[in-house]
Amino acid sequence: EEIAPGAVWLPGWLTIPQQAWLARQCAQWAAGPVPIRSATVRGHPMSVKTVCVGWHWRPYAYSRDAVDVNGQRVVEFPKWMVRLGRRIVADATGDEDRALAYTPDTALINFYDVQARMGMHQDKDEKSLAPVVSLSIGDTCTFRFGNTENRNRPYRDIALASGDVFVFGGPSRLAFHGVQKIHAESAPDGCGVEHGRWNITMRETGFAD
Ligand code: MD3
Ligand code: FE
Repeated sequence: EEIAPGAVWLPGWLTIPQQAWLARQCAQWAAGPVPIRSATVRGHPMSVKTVCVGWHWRPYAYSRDAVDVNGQRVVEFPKWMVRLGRRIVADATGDEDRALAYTPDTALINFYDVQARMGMHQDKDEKSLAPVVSLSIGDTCTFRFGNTENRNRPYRDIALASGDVFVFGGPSRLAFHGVQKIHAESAPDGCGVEHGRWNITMRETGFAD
């Protein structure tokens, strides 16, 4: 379903075994070489914890080394994730050429415990305006998808469940968005997450080493 120009929601795109496999990957990345951590924004730790692959994100900047964590280099962006991103863009847009041109080089992997939130923001740290592909695993969240002007109305609240995939491209790429709430105990059996929610967002940074 296209909920706004360039914003395509693919509910239940991931099977339960795929979700469980991805949840294990997330747990592995969280363990290191750069451990998952709450990034600090204007002196305050975020309630969400983040670990990255490909490029390391810290508020307002990308680098290869996690200079704000332990200085280690982040793991290489997996080739399977490039293929997965392309398959999702192809399904969302029906445009094979656009899918082949999509080469994500970073993923931010966010973990939400039941109390975590993410305030309304735009993703503007990337130089490329290629689509962001989002994968949700675990508890359902209330995701707020807004407008490109400000963090206020109009916005739409959407329940994103385990296995849901979203593509944010075109005019939606710079829309404000956030996570209002995590629904406790809502993860489906077998998804690989008991409590909380993983979200993987693939992106093209537009940076060259
Ligand atoms: C719309 N993550 O990592 S995913 C983020 O659930 C982020 O962890 C949220 O916002 C999460 O920056 C939301 C959905 C999402 C991700 C990126 C977007 C929506 C987006 C970029 C542009 C527009
Ligand atoms: Fe975001």
